[in-house]
Amino acid sequence: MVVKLQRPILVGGLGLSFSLWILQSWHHSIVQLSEFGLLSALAVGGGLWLFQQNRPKRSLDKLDGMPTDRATVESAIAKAETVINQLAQEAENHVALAALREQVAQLVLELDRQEIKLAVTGGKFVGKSTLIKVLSNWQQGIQQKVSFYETAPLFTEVDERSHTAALVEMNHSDFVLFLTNGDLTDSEFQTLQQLKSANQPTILVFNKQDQYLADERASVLLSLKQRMENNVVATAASPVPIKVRKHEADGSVQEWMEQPASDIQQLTQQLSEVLLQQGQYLVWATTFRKARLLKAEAKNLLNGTRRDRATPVIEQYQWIAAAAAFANPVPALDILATAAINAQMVMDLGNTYQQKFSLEQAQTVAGTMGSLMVKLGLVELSTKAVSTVLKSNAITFVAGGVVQGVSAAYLTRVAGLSLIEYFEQQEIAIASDSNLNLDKLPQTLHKVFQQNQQIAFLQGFVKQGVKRLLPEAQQVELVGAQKAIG
Ligand SMILES: Nc1nc2c(ncn2[C@@H]2O[C@H](COP(=O)(O)OP(=O)(O)OP(=O)(O)O)[C@@H](O)[C@H]2O)c(=O)[nH]1
Ligand SMILES: [Mg+2]
Repeated sequence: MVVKLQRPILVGGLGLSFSLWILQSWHHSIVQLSEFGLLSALAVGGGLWLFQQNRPKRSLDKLDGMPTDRATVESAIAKAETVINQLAQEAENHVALAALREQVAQLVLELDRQEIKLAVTGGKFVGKSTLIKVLSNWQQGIQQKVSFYETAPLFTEVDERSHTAALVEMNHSDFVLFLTNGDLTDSEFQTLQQLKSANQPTILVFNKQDQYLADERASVLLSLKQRMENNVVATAASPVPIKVRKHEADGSVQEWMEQPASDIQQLTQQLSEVLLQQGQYLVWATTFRKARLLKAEAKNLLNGTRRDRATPVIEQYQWIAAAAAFANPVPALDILATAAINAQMVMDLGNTYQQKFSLEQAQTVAGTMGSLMVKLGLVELSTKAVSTVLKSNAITFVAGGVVQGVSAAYLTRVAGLSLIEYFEQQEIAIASDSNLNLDKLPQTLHKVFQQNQQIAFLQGFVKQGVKRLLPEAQQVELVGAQKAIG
């Protein structure tokens, strides 16, 4: 949208160098909240953070916060499907649709999976492969079908990606055996915490216990139990051979090396109990986790397409607000009342996010946002920032209209982006009701404001705003005039 305005204002060249002052006084309040989409969050830890609530006290207890019946899992799958259908409706040719639908079909099949998937993980050389070999023998003697999966060794290098991949593998398994060879390192402890907050059933396995003397072994085990709420077993998957010495009756001594049998009895006993009592729940829980991840992935894609549609809408209203405030400058605090938050924008954005509400409701939202922005001091801050950007250039005076215009545009933008963020948090329901719960709005506003406060962004924004408000030719003329005077 091009705003045609007929107000000649003397504005000098606008080289947008920022003064030290603004750097110093703003620096502390600039929170670099890097925007991370859900997808990247999914990558970081397989969406582990999604399941922060209701951690189980012990992984072997009933899985708190996890489904205890099939219907709950089915409904989680249905919810993921609802979001996918919504995506199909709003972006019928979306490239991800086929893959998403395929995943739904997979999840339905997973519900009846008979085989329990066990992930064996831990640092390098802790005995993962050896343990799997020994457990495979044990597994032949039990009824439950079990498959073992060895993750890449953790904590080997600073390679975030392989660590993340390992976490995703664990998240897709029903149960995790986490191996350590002694007291926990910090990184081991952190990974265990991550698994715990992902509601991932885990046993900590203290392997190679044969390397310790009896009393040391006991104290390591005790310390592990204290940190892991008792959910620890000690094993020796492949103890080192020991020297056996035999004194014969005739006084001669015979010596030979003997390979002690592997000692995994504590572990197999725990595992048997888990498989027997929880086998079915474990499969449901895994399917449930996957369904929630799938839903999050679909929602992220849906929000992406909606954001693409919403951004130009915000921009349009942003420049409308700028033009209005520029043409009719009012005291800073009135900017909002007159121009910045347009109820029509609230409605348009709501439409994009399938949140339909009446004009009255939209007006309420606009009004609420306006007074919040005043209360949070955002109006003052942005007016100050905008005029500082303008003043910090060769300009000795700035016509009020420009400051007002650019500020109004800026506030409109913050309001629009906050609304988007707010709408994105809403549950995708089949029939979305228009229940407006604006409790979270102040936080969202504040966050979005801070995100858009970065100096580089502000400089660019002011520059763009001035360009919009003052026709090109006029600016050139003014620069020329100023040069002539100076
Ligand atoms: N003393 C002792 N050694 C063990 C035990 N379990 C495994 N080992 C030895 O530890 C070494 C590493 O075992 P692996 O099973 O290959 O360990 P891993 O964790 O699979 O190693 P990576 O896959 O390379 O990370 C081997 O030499 C094993 O024989 C144990 O209980 N006691
Ligand atoms: Mg191995």
